[in-house]
Amino acid sequence: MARREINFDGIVGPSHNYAGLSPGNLASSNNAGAVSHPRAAALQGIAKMRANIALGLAQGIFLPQPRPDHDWLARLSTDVANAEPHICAAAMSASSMWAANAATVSPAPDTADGRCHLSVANLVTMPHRSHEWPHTLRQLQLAFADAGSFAVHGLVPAPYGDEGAANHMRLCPAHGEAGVEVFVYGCAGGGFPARQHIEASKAIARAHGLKPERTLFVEQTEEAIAAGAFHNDVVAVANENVLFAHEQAFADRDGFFADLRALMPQVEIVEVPASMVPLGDAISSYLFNAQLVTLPDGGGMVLIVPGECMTTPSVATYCEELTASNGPIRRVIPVDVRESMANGGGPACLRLRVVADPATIDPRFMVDDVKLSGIAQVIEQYWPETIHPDDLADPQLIASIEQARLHLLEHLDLSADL
Ligand code: SUG
Repeated sequence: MARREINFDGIVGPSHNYAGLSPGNLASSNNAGAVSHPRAAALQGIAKMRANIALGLAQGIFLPQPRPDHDWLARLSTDVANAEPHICAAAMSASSMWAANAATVSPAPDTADGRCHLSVANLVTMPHRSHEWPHTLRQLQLAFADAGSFAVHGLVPAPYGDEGAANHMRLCPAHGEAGVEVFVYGCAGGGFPARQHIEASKAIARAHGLKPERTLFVEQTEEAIAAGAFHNDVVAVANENVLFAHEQAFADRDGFFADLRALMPQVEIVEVPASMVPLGDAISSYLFNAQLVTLPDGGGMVLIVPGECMTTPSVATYCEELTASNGPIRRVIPVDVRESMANGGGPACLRLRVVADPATIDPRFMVDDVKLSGIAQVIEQYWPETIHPDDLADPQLIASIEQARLHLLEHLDLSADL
């Protein structure tokens, strides 16, 4: 059984736009009303995946969801032509691109029945994301249909907010070995809502059959939420035995680190002090919304960061020192995902990590370089070049968005299933 980490990236959907729908997510609020570039956005995502494949990493995809979401509008007893602008924008959002919010994943070595467990996230806190889960669940059920290897769970009931893997970290000696799972939850911060509730995290840990003594529930600081860290993955990321986190990420930092060290003595905590990178710079650059990955064949760990890190002086200096030190993170690689970044989604938001044997996954959800070239051609041909949020109800735009998605499904032989 060749288990390895696979990154499933959400392909940026053709309706990608800046409607300012996520209070507490500063990029989303600051860019409200701007013109988006769906084609460029999706191609940036493809380029990131291709670069990761070139590094020797395994890559999967999730497909854009149908937008507008007619079913959701119907449940609100309206339709695109009649919905108020904020409802129309919510029905049109391409937010399912941020696959880190699709589900929480517990790999097989951590669970009671030895299967990899996935729980779809309810995303109830933000209206535009609250209707993602039915289609996400459908894709999870297709991709991970092998019941001997996977268990796919439904959602935790409202009002308990669950935003998936963005608030979940796993520390382990190596991906295929048993780990410690860390669920980070919030209370509130600076008038912004906490999007991950402890009740939801605990329900998922129970559903996945995790060992209570190897599961930690850790509170995020209010100051991080207030400063714009609406998910833990904006201030921390973990990979194998390494935790990379900002000094102000966790409410009881000392207690958490002590618990972690007791459970996993080989853990290496790389903590970034506020004196080197102020919280505001960490959040605007998305330093921690990075993909911390282990290269194959003993290549060590690299940190794949948004290009914005290189233009934020404190962060650029920190990254230089990080790689010059003898620490576990050997290289920092910038990638351009600026269209997603302008809505508060960095490289790590765009992917869901699953540790599994790729042979157990529906091959239509796995990609290589050649397959990504084909997907890029569909995007180049059919994705809109620009969208202004005032035009979201335009019937012609809507027709082109719906057609674009259908072309991609057909290209990937998924039309009959999604
Ligand atoms: O949920 N942005 C997303 C960004 C999600 C980032 N994910 C992680 N950190 N894992 C959100 O806030 C903005 C959409 C808009 O404003 O139109 C948005 O939904």
